[in-house]
Amino acid sequence: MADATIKGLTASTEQFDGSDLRVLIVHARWNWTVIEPLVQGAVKSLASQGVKESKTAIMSVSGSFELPSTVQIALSTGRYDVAIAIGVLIKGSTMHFEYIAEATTQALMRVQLDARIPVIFGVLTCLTEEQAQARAGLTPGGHNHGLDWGLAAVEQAVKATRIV
Ligand code: DLZ
Repeated sequence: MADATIKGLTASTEQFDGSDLRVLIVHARWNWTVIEPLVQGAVKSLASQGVKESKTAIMSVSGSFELPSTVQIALSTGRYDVAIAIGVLIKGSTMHFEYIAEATTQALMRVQLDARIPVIFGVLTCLTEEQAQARAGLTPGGHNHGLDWGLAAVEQAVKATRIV
């Protein structure tokens, strides 16, 4: 069934300057046709806020379950101000979806709290392939959530530098 509306992030009234930020994107390769536009959306959004291509690192992992450990190891190097973890989980006929979604979500939260570095949650947990496509902006009336994740990344990283 088609979604009535796909929500997106309401823009902040404040502009955030990403030109000094070092950004890490870690993405899964499962459901690649949806992952690819989401990563492109995040990169476009970062660039529109001044994040330099030379300061944007992109790493891939096999599936969403691998996102937390890779983000954790990468953040431990001290080379990044913020990370975006991108994955697409689509419900199948077994309990796999529930276990991976729960474990990945909890672990990404723990990684950002332990690292004290923002980790943007770019994991779609969809019941159907069509839901995922709409959230990657691939179908009419859809919206690419990668754009929102790029906005959230710059906002969180800039705010974190103000706090410390
Ligand atoms: C095994 C699996 C399944 C069934 N579905 C997905 C999915 O929809 N999206 C995703 O990102 N990864 C999936 N995986 C792979 C797991 O995330 C993980 O890569 C493997 O279980 C190996 O640890």
